Amino acid sequence: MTDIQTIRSALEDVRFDAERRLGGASDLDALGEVERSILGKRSVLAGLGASLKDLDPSERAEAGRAIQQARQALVELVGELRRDLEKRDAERRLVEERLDLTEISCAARRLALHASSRSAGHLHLVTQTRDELEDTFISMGFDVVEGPEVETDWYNFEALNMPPDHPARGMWDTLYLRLGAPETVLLRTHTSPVQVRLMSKGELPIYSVMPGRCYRRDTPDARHLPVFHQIEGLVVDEGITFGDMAGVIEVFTEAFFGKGMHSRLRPSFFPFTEPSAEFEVTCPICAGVGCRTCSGSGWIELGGCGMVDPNVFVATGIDPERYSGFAFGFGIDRLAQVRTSLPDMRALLDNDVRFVSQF
Ligand code: FA5
Repeated sequence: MTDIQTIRSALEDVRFDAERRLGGASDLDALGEVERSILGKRSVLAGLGASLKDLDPSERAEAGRAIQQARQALVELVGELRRDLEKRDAERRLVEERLDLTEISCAARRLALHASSRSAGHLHLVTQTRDELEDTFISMGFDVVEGPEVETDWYNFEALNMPPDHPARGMWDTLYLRLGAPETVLLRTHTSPVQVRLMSKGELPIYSVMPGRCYRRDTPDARHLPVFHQIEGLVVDEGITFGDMAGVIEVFTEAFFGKGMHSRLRPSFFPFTEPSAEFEVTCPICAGVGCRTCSGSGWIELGGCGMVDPNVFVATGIDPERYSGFAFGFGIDRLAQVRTSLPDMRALLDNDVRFVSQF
């Protein structure tokens, strides 16, 4: 049987030890390692949490609060140190990469230009992420299909169970083109119209992923771009269940993010899937421990999914009595943002070579 005094004194030791070790972390990798050992599942702090059950019930709430406060203080301290290290890193890079062309002679400038023209470029972070996603899904037996970015209302909305004036259309702020009758031709707001095109071909079964660019009338901010990328997945076959969907998402999560990373589903709504869910994956930054990126929850929301609504099968000429299927979709830019702890998504479009060459 332990008591609150023992817990308080253990917390004091934890704080002392953590501050000492955090103070010695000279780069972001070292900081991440110390963070895992002081806040992770096998940390002394986690052990103290587990020992609450041995406490006299009258002391449990107070001890629980003390542990929570100690954890919160450490999370904040780690966040502060991470911000400092990131700032120092950025400042160092700025100095190292500064090239003052006004101070070098023409010949030297020609040489510098020549040298830089020979240095090989590389794919943008978003393209790299898309390629990696495609490779992962191909290794799971999916094929890759693409569709047009300019779509008709029917593919983007109507066939997806959203008739004209359906309120669910409000979920996607749409950019229309001045082609044909008003509001009939648009820039696709998601990759889901490619599902419709694929299903309409009638070549079953389907095990495909559909990556591509999407457009929304969203004001650019730290987590939104008006032009961004999604990847859609679609499976249609006989006897496909919700369990198959959860299994595929789990296998993908481990294959893409690495061993020990998991997925979970939460109920949600999309007009073209029933039932629908949001899927979350273990936060790739803290491996589920809880950090600033995942607001301490250990989980990151990746996208939407669900069983294909029978109305979508009917619209695309597939017999819903014989076939069932699931679909999922998520943002590639958002995924790249989370994986690289990028505070502001707009950096992906800035074309600042100091930023893009980091990846
Ligand atoms: C959809 O677009 C659904 N089509 C996804 C889906 C497919 C659900 C199949 C069910 C079955 P949503 O609007 O939530 O859902 O967008 C999915 C993801 O796209 C978001 O989680 C986010 O990662 C990304 N996204 C959406 N809007 C933007 C934006 N303006 N900038 C960057 N990423 C965005």
